[in-house]
Amino acid sequence: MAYNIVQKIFNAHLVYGVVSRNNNIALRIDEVYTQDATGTMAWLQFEAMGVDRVKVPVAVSYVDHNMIQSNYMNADDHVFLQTVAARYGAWFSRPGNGICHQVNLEHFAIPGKIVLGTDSHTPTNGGAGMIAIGVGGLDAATVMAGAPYELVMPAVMLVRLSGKLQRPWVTAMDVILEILRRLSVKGGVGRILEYGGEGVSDLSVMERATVTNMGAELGATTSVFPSDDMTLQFLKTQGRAHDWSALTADPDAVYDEVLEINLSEIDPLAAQPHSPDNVVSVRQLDGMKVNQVCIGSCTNSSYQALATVAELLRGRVVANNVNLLVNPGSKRVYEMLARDGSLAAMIAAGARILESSCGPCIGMGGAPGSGHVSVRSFNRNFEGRSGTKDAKVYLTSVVTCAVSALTGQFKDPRDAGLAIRGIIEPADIAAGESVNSMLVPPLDINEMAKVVVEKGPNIKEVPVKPPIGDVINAEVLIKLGSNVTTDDIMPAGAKVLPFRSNIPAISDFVFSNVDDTFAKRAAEVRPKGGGIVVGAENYGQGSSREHAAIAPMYLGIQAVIVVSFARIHRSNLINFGILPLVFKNPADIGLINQGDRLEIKGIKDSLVGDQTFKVSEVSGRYAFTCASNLNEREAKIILHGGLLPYTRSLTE
Ligand code: MIC
Ligand code: SF4
Repeated sequence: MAYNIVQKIFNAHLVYGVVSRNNNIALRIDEVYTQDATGTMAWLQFEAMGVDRVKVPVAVSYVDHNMIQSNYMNADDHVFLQTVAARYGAWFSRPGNGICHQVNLEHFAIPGKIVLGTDSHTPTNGGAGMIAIGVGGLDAATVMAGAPYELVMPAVMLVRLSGKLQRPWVTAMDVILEILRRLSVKGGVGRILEYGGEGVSDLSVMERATVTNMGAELGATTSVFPSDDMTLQFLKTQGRAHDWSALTADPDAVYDEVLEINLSEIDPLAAQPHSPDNVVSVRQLDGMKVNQVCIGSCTNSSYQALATVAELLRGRVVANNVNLLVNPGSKRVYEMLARDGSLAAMIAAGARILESSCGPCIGMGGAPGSGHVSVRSFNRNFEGRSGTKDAKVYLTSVVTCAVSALTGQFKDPRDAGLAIRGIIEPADIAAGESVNSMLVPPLDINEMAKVVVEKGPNIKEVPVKPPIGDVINAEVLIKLGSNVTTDDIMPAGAKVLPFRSNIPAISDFVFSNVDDTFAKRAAEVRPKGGGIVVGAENYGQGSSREHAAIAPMYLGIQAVIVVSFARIHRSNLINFGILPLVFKNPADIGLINQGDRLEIKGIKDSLVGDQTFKVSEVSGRYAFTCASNLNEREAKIILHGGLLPYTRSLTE
């Protein structure tokens, strides 16, 4: 038999099932990591499972999102995450060490292994030949407690790369923007993208990681590159050559679909507001005034990327009308830039250097001015995500960002008349470099037991839903269109993120950027049967934040009825006991208005039966049919009111 890379890794990790499209499979997981904004819930849930230590070979707790510390809340969360990691045998990445995906790639990515992370951009690790999947906190906690990870086998799409990039002006960011242009933000749903072809060897691991990082924006389950000489070279730079093994698809491997990309034909591209797939060439935007430029994030933070920016800025000054912010993705890259003078060149040019954290990408500072144009080397430009509702955020490569910062306007970097030398990653660790100093290793088993987990006053227990009733009779609280993001459902940013460990408090912000009366209306209808949310295609795209399910559950949302769901959000809804329904006939969405009262009867029988549900408007004006499409385990989870009560029922 000939196998592709995905089949090889899945077969080597298979606990049960058959690795064939649409089958339920379960995989043994090698690594799990959490970040702080999703991690506090994940670890609280892990604690509630009552196991004595993490049961996966490597678990890492990162701190990277909630870093502003405008009061005690963030700092308390950091202490909780550090003590809980120490108590249960996980690594702890201290605040300042960097963004989880970049740091994990540097320190823990191993070709052929499988990692889960409580963040949608976990596939960044796929750049090093790993299967890396973003999941909700409760799924991560369940795996850390010893369960395999269950999923429906996605289709595998071969993305065949040929040609070579027009370096240094065209970059890996332009490659993934081109794929987004072609496939759209729904194009990866139900798919894994496996990269192959002779063009693969043109890309370094960090460049591959940019491509796999933004596979999340396609809605893909994950994206993976082969492990080759480039991968070995990368692992050498991390002092981890021993972790390398070759991994390529067999010559006759079969794929469900194929996409051809010629790297030589790619131009500098930009995703326009407010969606990562709204892509045009930078030349089409030529001359548009730019107010802010942000460089870094988990998408484009390699030494190579940021040193290239420094080369462009060296000896020049950022245009008067531009604010330039740089957030290096890891302390290691930051340190390398400081050691070789790149940082000095950026500072001299007028860059505002931020710490190694998510920062402006998730609206934690660095919000643009009213109506301002912000050009970012980041991965998401959803409306309002920057912290400024009417800001216009464009996503481009670091090179286009740097040229825009210098010229104060959009300019195709090939037309800017700038010459730079090519930058390559240093061949090995620099003498004296402190590679692991901010990673606290797990304790010895005897020491672990002595650790007291510290919880500040903002850390509240995770609420649990009662088992589902047989009838839902609830009001349609909101009706939305396609591509609703988790940022729409549960906004992030400096005001809201500090409440990530406090569901009662964060629930006030559900849908607040879309309709600020939502939480109040939900509270009113809660005693009268609760609420229903209606949406169209790709509902819940974007982040892995389970708060977009827990908080609506806390507000009494019983069901979400849509045309289609994004993968992680659907799992999160199930994990918190909210019934996820899809229209049998998508046109039926036209029947529904906000404020209608809908009734669904015989829920329990349907869940264990054909999973078809008749939904009727209570005064008899209309009725339509929906399906829940749950597998056996998911149906049981919904019947019990969520994954936590279901897991408890198994041990009772
Ligand atoms: C994001 O980029 O939206 C986040 C913030 O990293 C989220 C996680 C979160 O909401 O905490 C993600 O991508 O999963
Ligand atoms: Fe952080 Fe932005 Fe990356 Fe999310 S996408 S992990 S907020 S840098």
